[in-house]
Amino acid sequence: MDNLQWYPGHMAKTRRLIEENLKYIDAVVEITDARVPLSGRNPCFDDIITSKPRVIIMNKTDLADPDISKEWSEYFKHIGLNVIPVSCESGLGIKELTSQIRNSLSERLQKDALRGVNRPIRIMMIGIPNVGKSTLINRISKKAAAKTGDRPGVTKSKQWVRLQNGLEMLDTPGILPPKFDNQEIAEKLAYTGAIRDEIIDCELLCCELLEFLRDNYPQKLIERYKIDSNISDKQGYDLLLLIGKRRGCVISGGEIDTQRASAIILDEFRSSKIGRITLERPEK
Ligand SMILES: Nc1nc2c(ncn2[C@@H]2O[C@H](COP(=O)(O)OP(=O)(O)O)[C@@H](O)[C@H]2O)c(=O)[nH]1
Ligand SMILES: [Mg+2]
Repeated sequence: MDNLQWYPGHMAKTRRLIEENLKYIDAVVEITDARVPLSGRNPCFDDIITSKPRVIIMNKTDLADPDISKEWSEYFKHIGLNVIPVSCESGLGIKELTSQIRNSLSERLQKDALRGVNRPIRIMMIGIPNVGKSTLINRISKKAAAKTGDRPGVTKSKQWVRLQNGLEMLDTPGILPPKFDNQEIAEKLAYTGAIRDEIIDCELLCCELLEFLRDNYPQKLIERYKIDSNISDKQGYDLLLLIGKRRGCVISGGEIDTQRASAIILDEFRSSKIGRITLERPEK
């Protein structure tokens, strides 16, 4: 992918929204995608969030390679970051998240209790697009609703969601970095769906993905598409043609419809039909 560099105006606006709302909140939950734990983090968050407790969520672990997720958990712990593996799909890690938020605010909660004050805990959700910010809020809210039931008279502005267990969450739109340190990061994010498909060349992207799978998860690729096991010397485009043929993506004259084949493969990667795959490993 060439020069995928841009910074849409709405992302600059979101950055301002985050900065302006920091003063109203008690803690930040930053979400990243377990398939791209590092590339899925926007470096600007480290500059903006300096004064508030922050919990980092590695979401979508159900889609990621479990062995590599363990490596990432250890890596983050090693560099002193508090990261919780989560799956909004299965519910993994959701309880731990709410208890960690409370822990990180225990001093304030104790003071409040002594004074008889009952203030909500205000959390801001941040992350790049499509990592599951809104889904996570819904997940937490459902759990909480099941426990304590509804309360009337809840003030709601556009993005604030008041939950029933004393938590209030501010959902924010996703925000990508203004530019990427390298094209590899942009590609990985595009595989996971963090970048709108309209602005990328899906066919080219798919060829890159197929080469990554060929080198890192050959067995999964072979099994999913029932292709000959001799793929180590095949280029991405050859693999695309092979899979297109297997899947009957053929236009009149017998030519392979590579556009359609690419869309299928990207879709099957994103929904983990090819298997649980992680796109990057931590440095040793
Ligand atoms: N498999 C899986 N899908 C998830 C998970 N969390 C969110 N999603 C899906 O990811 C997509 C983006 O979620 P959304 O909450 O809209 O992301 P946002 O842009 O960060 O708010 C949706 O299709 C969700 O269903 C998860 O833990 N596992
Ligand atoms: Mg959202």
